[in-house]
Amino acid sequence: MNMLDGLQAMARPASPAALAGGGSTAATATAATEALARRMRGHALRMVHAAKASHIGSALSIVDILAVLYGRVLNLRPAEPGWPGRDRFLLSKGHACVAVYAALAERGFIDTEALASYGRDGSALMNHISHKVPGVDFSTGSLGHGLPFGTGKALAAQRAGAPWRTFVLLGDGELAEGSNWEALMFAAHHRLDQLVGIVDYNKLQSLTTVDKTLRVEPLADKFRAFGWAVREVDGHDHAALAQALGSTPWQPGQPSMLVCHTTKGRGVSFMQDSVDWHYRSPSDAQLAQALAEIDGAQAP
Ligand SMILES: Cc1ncc(C[n+]2csc(CCOP(=O)(O)OP(=O)(O)O)c2C)c(N)n1
Ligand SMILES: [Mg+2]
Repeated sequence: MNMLDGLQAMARPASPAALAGGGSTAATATAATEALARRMRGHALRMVHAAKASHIGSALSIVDILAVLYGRVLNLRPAEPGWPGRDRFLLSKGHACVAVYAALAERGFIDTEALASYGRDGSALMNHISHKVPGVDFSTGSLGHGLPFGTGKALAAQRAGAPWRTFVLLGDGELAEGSNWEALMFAAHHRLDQLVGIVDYNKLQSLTTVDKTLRVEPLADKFRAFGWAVREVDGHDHAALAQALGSTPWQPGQPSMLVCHTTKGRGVSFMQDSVDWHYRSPSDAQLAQALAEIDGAQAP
């Protein structure tokens, strides 16, 4: 079976306004993206469990950022994934792809049932993010490529006089890749203010802390010194994320960098802030407990 055909054929459109509960009030919109994030956490856990795959901690770290982006911020047409006017979203830490696949299913780019094919032979839903999936612009997995590619996209938009924005989500450990720092210089030099970088600053990488591996602090100051406008938020605070991501550029003529303080494994007590869940896959019992914790969070 051609899994890509299956994904596209069953796509169901959903608008950001619908996902944000009509956007009648800021509180309603925040509650809607928080509910979206809970559904995405459930999808991500089930995908990783079924595929016996890694990186659930990395995915749970970015779910809230993605829920706000896909639920409220990105200008997209799910029924027309290649629409030229779309905002571009690039997941540079491609190992966390289940979180994006979950967002794409919730937005109607792919069918929710297709998520069960994640990681299987022949599936477009590969273990690192793949542009064969409708709604994905760039395949990554080898760290350090998203920001250079996104910088080129933003330059293309600027030269075309087009309004679409490019958002690139980076890992903090990923910042050890020198290609990022070349791209940071290039973007500031060319005044690419339609480019938005987002750092998933969970302080952990595969096997230990970022601090012990290659220190990035003082991170915000580094980005400022490279010519970017910089803000810092709690990367699990939907209202703060929506305010920051929905108001770029913060400084005309400067690219924007949002440093999101996050917790790897966020939402599941025994996965939070632990390197164990970079590579481990949950057992049946662990999946059940994780899903119960997420469902429990839905109670008022
Ligand atoms: C160029 C490159 N080197 C090494 C790896 C192996 N690798 C995969 S995930 C990861 C950790 C990345 O850390 P971070 O960016 O903080 O992501 P997080 O673990 O927090 O999701 C590493 C080193 C890779 N994918 N690409
Ligand atoms: Mg990290």
